[in-house]
Amino acid sequence: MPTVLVTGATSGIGEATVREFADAGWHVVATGRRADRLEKLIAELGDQVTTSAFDVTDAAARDAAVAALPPIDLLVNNAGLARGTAPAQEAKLDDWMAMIDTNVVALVALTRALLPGLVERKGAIINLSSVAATYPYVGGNVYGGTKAFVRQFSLGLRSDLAGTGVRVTSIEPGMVETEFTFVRTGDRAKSDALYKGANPMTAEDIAATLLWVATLPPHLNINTLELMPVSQSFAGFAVAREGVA
Ligand code: NDP
Ligand code: 8X3
Repeated sequence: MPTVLVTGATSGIGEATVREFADAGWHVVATGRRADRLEKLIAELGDQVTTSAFDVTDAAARDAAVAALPPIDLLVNNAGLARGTAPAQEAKLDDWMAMIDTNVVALVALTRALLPGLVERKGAIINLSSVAATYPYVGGNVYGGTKAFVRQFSLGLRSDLAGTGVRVTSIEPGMVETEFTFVRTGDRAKSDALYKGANPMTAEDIAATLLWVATLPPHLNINTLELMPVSQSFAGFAVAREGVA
């Protein structure tokens, strides 16, 4: 039975990924800060799931958690967040640092720690990037920057890992209804309003995609995969004109 480590398994895409892989017979190591939610996964899925509650931005806690891991065949770097929707000139620096620490620094550190084992086992890495990596939007500033890093880091890993048999994929979803927008805005009504009537993708849609990527024949690598709900598309270029705010 292969083992997958899923970060950010207490909610949204990560939580759905735990169920999807457990249903498919994998052993799942589920992580996140909210231990009560991880306990619920164990209650639901039994001994196919083990859990490790830690903050990915806490280097000591992260190192201790990594040291206690079983051998990992697939690392799903999913833990991540956006904080704020303000334009750069009004954004809070603390919000920016939280996104960089979580989406970039922690992801890089976990990946580096697990790479030797993944090489040994000819394993795989799936990183959660975003359409925000490719398409800028107002207020996306550092969030988009972190996700562009995740995409390019994934491609760089592919270069370095050529010949090892390790597969690396950057998954780049658009709108998925999860706790993402509530975390970003702190406002449940704003989050509900964003998704209302939009028929967004579900966490289960993305989890099924991750399982598909992970179970392709071992000679196939999906480098990058961009997904959107049919209802979502692209905005045009913005033009600022004199005298118009
Ligand atoms: P959720 O907010 O529902 O889930 C985020 C998960 O990340 C939670 O389990 C949370 O766990 C975990 N997490 C956040 N910060 C930390 C931390 N410091 N330490 C440990 N775990 C942490 O959002 P999604 O499921 O939507 O997001 C999952 C990933 O998908 C993110 O990387 C996001 O950027 C990406 N994504 C989301 C899209 C969307 O539209 N929803 C679209 C494109 C990409 P806990 O709080 O318990 O620690
Ligand atoms: C989340 C998608 O469009 O809110 O990564 O940035 S978006």
